[in-house]
Amino acid sequence: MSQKAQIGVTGLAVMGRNLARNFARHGHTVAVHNRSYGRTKELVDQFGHEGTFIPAESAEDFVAALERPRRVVIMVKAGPATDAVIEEFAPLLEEGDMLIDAGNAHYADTRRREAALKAKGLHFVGMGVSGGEEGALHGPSIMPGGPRESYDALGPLLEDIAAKVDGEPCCTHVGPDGAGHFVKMVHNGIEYADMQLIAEAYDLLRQVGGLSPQEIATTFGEWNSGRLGSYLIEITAEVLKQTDASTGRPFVDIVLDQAEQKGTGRWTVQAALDLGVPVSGIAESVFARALSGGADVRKAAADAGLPGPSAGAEHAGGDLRADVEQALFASKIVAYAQGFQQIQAASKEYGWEIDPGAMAKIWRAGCIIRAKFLDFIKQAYDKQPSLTTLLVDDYFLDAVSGAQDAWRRVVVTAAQQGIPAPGFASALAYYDGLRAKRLPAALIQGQRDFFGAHTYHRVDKEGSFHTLWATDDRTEVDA
Ligand code: NBP
Repeated sequence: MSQKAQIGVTGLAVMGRNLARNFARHGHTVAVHNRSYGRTKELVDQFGHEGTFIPAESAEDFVAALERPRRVVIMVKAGPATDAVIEEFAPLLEEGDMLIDAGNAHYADTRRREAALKAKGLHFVGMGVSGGEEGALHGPSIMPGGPRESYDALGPLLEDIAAKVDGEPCCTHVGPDGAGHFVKMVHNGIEYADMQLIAEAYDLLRQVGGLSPQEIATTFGEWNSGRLGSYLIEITAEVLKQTDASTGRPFVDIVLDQAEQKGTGRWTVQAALDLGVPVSGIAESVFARALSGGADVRKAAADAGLPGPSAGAEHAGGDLRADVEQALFASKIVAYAQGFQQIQAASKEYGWEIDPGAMAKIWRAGCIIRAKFLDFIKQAYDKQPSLTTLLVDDYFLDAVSGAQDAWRRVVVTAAQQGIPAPGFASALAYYDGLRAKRLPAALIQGQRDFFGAHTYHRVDKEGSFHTLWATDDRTEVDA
């Protein structure tokens, strides 16, 4: 074969096909392959005019079509399919070639696969890709992990097809082995939190403020030109504007109120539990979806008539719309602060040396959580790369200080009127937890020492102590 491809894509369902087209549209020759040849043929038949594709029916032909070091992007259903594809291709590759898993893999699988392929002299790149099918075609946010040296050969192609902000690509080397997929996972976790908070804002404006979906759409449209400006706020306005063609009712009223999930939010929370990082905003959003989907429990509660508040109080203190905007912004800051803290904790745990500011930078376009707000996060880490929490950066500190009275009023109103706002309330509790000079954790330590002799530290001297609770005089001893 005379012409060689700079990159190959195997797995040509919606994501792989669009990623391959994106490479081709940028002038790269792309080898394309799929388990069943039909998809490969369809891609070339429909979009062959967009660039140079080399269709391959067999794995051998596909590999032979690639220039060295070979760059093989795998875009198949995450899980066993990815292992099957690796098993098929790894024996055909040579030292220094790259297998790039662009699916939504769990970072622990990526670590395992990277270690196994490294032993064979192959580079394995776990690569987070965000932006859905449109992003894959027009410019996603790309989060590649894996060996640094593989980025030297791969990065320029990825940066070519990534989304751009002021000419800067939304793609950077995240860190070794599972770092890219970890960051993509947390991105999705933050996305869950963002969506939950927006949903709570809508619910309060509708139930407390009495606004119609159209009026709330207008409010979100206005917020989109302010500090909350983001893709998710923009599409929220669009969804709320939509009228159902068959009934004439607001679209939002004809959709079953049971949110689904594919699992990356849950993974984020599981990983956070293992790392001991309180990502309460993300956890509440995952649990809120689970609660919404618990049809049996909700029906049992409805049948039993679980009572709500006896009288709905007015929203105290002013303009509900302005207050909800403040609560939404402050809670969003908390959710992002928690997500970034989780990335930093994992980076420390696994020795990834992830630059959090660079993550904010590559999330500014192409991905689902793209927002103006990410510029401020990037600036915060530029100013202070070792920032412990975003909440202490000047910009965010000012924003939360300015928002907190309104934020508290909104949480009070939600509680008084019996409207669930777990995202707003838990974000506020987290904020107050961080601020507290003394936490009741001291009492918990006392309880632990009482029933389990788990010992405690004192505020006034070094060492571990245990109180002999069962004795009459309850003497304290060194532990
Ligand atoms: P799917 O997740 O629906 O996977 C379909 C592809 O996997 C087809 O090419 C299929 O081949 C291939 N495949 C399967 Br299934 N089992 C295989 C096996 N044992 N060996 C080889 N190939 C196999 O495709 P998608 O929606 O394009 O998503 C691809 C990846 O991108 C996933 O990991 C997904 O989580 C991730 N992702 C998706 C989005 C999104 O918005 N959809 C966004 C970001 C990331 P076949 O044609 O022969 O059946």
